Amino acid sequence: MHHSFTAASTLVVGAAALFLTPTSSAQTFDVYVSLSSDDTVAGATVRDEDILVHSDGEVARVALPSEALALWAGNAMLGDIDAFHDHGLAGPAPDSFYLSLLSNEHGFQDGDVLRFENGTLSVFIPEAAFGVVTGVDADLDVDAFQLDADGTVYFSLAEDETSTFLSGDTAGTIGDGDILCWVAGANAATIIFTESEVTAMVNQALGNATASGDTKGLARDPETGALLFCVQSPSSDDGTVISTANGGSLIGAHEEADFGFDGGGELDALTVKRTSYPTLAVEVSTVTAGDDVTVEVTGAPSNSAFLLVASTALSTGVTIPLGGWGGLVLVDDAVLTATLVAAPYLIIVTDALGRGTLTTNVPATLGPTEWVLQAIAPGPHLTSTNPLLLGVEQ
Ligand SMILES: [Ca+2]
Ligand SMILES: [Ca+2]
Ligand SMILES: [Ca+2]
Repeated sequence: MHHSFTAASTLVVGAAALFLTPTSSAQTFDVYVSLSSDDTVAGATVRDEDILVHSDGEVARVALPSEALALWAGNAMLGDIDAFHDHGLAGPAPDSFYLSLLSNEHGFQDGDVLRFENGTLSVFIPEAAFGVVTGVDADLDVDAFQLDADGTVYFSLAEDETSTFLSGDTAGTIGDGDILCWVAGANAATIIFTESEVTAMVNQALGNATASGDTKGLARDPETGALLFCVQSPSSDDGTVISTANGGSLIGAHEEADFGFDGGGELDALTVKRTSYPTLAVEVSTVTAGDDVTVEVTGAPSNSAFLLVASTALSTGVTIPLGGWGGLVLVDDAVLTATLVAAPYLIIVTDALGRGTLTTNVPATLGPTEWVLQAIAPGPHLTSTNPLLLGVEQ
């Protein structure tokens, strides 16, 4: 919305601005996304295996680093995440998260939808089940996933696949840009938008005439109820969140330029953020004993103090209930005791933007081993970050 004022009206602009409603349909919800290639934001690396968060008016930042995801994969770093879903359940944060992988790895298929359950990654919907409801008698890769509260699944495939009973734009073929719907308990999925219909929505939203190609992310707008999606093309907008509302529209937030990616910034996973917690990230996955390591807290209350703690493993449940991630989730062992004793040296203080860092030395006598780190704010904020895995080598 653009307002033009005559010279005579300029004196009242300031007062009028107080009563302006937000422009167009500006949305206030945040999104979690993942990238299809590594990139940087303001010089900071963001990897295609990380989950990022984006808030309107800010640049993207890492929300769930790969070192955290590794904890649920047997202390193994996962590759590229190509679908992510936040189901917004009560309880510890990871219970709400679902994901799919770009490649077959760690015993999982790229067509599986996985979830965090009982301290591990487990298969929520296997690739084979997607094969049954799509009539695809071959490997398939799910690359977009939205789970509604009633159990209905919306999804897209990463490649064009031949189907025995579904047809997108081409008879007998499901296109990688098609959006499918699988009603809970149904024997078959349906194509609700073919790739050409997705292209038409993108063309209307962006005012272009480009074929949108692969549909790479799906989510549900919590305010309008419309499906949200992101697509492969054009490159200038493959980081833009588009709504199916009104035959294809922008939502007034989460457009490619808003994310602040220095490179291409193509999104390959999308969900609306329903679960909030401060993030703990580490500058390197593995540190040499005797060297310094820097950890960073972001998305935290401003001017707050976090205690960095370490242990050798995740606990089976929440040791001390707190907000954010859900509480302290480290095994109570000698390492945890040692870091608690060293507490005066392991404090992370956040700034006005809720960001803080701590550089600390890893004892030369330590390792090789693996630590699980977490930051907790036991003071008035009573919150906790995600845990993460840090390898120590000699
Ligand atoms: Ca990714
Ligand atoms: Ca996948
Ligand atoms: Ca797709």
